[in-house]
Amino acid sequence: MSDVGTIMIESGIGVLTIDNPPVNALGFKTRKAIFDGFKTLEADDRVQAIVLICGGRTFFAGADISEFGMPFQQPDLRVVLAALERSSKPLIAAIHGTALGGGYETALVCHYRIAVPSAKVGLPEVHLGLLPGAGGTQRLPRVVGVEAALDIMTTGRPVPAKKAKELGMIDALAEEGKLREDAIAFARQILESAAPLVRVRDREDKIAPARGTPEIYAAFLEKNKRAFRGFKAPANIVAAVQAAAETADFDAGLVREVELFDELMASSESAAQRYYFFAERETTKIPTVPSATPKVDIIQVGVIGAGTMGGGIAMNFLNIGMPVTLVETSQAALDRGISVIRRNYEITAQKGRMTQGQVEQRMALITPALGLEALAEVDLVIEAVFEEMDVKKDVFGKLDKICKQGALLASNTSFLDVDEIASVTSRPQNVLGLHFFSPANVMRLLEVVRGEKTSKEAIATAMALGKRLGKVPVLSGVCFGFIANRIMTPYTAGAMNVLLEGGTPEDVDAALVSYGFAMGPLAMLDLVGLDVIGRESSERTIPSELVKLGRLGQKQNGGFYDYDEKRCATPSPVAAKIVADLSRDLGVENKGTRSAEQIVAQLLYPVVNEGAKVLEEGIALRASDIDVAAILGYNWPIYTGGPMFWADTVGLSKIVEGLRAAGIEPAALLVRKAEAGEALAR
Ligand code: T1G
Repeated sequence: MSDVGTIMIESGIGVLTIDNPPVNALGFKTRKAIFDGFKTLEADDRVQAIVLICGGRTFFAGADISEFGMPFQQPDLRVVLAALERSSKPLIAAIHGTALGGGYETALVCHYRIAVPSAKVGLPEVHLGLLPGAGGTQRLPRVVGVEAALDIMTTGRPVPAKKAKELGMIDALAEEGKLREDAIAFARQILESAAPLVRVRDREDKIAPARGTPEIYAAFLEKNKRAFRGFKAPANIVAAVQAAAETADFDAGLVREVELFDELMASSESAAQRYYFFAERETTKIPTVPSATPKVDIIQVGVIGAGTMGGGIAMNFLNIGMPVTLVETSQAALDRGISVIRRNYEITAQKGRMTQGQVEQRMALITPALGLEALAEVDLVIEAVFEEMDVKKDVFGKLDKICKQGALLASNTSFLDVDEIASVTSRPQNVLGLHFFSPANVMRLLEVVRGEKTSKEAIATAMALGKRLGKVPVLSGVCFGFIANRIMTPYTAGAMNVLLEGGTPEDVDAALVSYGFAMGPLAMLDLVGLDVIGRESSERTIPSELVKLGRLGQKQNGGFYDYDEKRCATPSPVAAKIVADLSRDLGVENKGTRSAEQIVAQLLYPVVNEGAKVLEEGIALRASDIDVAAILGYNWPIYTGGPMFWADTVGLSKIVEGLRAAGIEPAALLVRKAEAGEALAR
């Protein structure tokens, strides 16, 4: 056998074990080991039934995504699965960990599936802009029915084993930690029952009810059109399932699946989403901070400030069972903050996503305190006080005297200079930024801001902690706005320029929504509140002019738009006049209305340019980190890959020309890459 596959025969039960870390991805070596091992056991007369099981952390976690885009070495997955499905002996998939994508499709060609309770199964290809291309769209409806199959494949969410058994995705549950022996015992039961072998492809019971009901597919797409907007894969998944239900010939259904899969594989959306899959996993790989770097043991955390940010930050730690000392300046503020945390958990409990007991467990982890002295023994402090440098420096100066040696001191500042904050302490090596995005207990982006003197240990600790919190930590250097906020500053500025040059809020927002944002920049500003940005600017800007009139957005008197009592937006003559007057006073040339494409270029090319500067200044380690920050921090449409990947799709030369035409100096890195014909992010 190969170095990733071993076979054993135990009283007539052949056991094929595959062990190819880290996740038994179905790359060539794994496929070959399955194919060869199965052929050997099938040909051995001593073997009456076969168990397919994996070593390591999980059953096959899917096709090897790193192989995509290149010709598959034979045997490709479809060849392997066809061989397994022709098995003349009972074939049992023994599942632990996460049997996903091609992994679960492998389980579906087996006659039976047994899993431990902690296992999950699913077909998440939609997250890669793909569909299950090894028979999943044809077999899953035959085990769970069409409706459930559509939901499972278009959401891509993993199904826990217990629920999977209820749905029919697996046939039996093994005892935790006894998968191998229980799978062998299950195989024996199958033999003793002498039950006829039924392949999933031949089962009709679950799919028959959907035959001849073509209307369900259009209805499903209509019901989900907001969620699916801009994505290609969901519609192809639906078409493949429809083929399964309406094409009695299973093999014809497989042919249709391949057609629909190949369409997606060739799409820019899938290329972007496959790129993003690895981009998200790349962020914690820091060349100067190897993963073996010693880390501070974070057992207790202190959070200063129980407001929106502080409360949300605290919840991240409570969610992983870590005690939090929550510090405020007054009992009223403390009580308010704690009650908000409790309310957030109660709402989650009302939705059935946690029990009341869990609510109480988490609340019990909070130690309220009114003075910084309570933080003397914590391992990490995160400060979320007012965004004023003097306030921050005062706090850090005190923390430096109070906190134990070795404790990390982090600021949640969203743009202030972390080096200046560190300068008031005797431990700059232990000072860093931990920039959470609001709502801090929901948003997955965490910018880890590395000060000039921040130690490797502190960085390694922060990156590992970010992952423990379920965040995607992205390392940033010190600059105004770090990565996400900095690169998106020109986005908002561009929107204002389009208005001053004669565009309308509706044009701007419609253009960016058609690009893929869930909401246009101006509607977003009305939602967030214009006083948030209008207050900061001393010069006359559209937001400051609107704020002067008491127009704060949705929450007060409207903003760029007027709103009715249901908060439905309509064009605002008042806002239009404010813009026209300001434009006149500033002497801005009216350029009239522009196409959606022109508006997108005017807003997004400068974002790409800022990203290139962030890269050449060494603020971000790599272009894909910038894409992760934009996608997770600003909901940049994932099927574009993010600003840097998208720039490669558009063509860097076109972007450089567009910037120059707009009177914007392109970053040197952008010009260099464009001239060399090199990519920014690929
Ligand atoms: N291919 C290649 N590498 C993979 C991989 C995969 N499918 N899954 C994980 N890795 C790498 C990952 O890059 C990382 O590498 C390491 O494994 C640990 O991953 C034909 C076409 C399984 C739930 O979409 O969801 O099958 O950074 O950090 O948090 O129809 O990985 O250590 O070098 O994520 O414990 C469908 C994708 C593929 C599953 C584990 N399958 N993987 O999560 O670890 S398409 C998927 C995951 C397909 C068929 C279609 C998660 C995980 P490194 P990790 P984790």
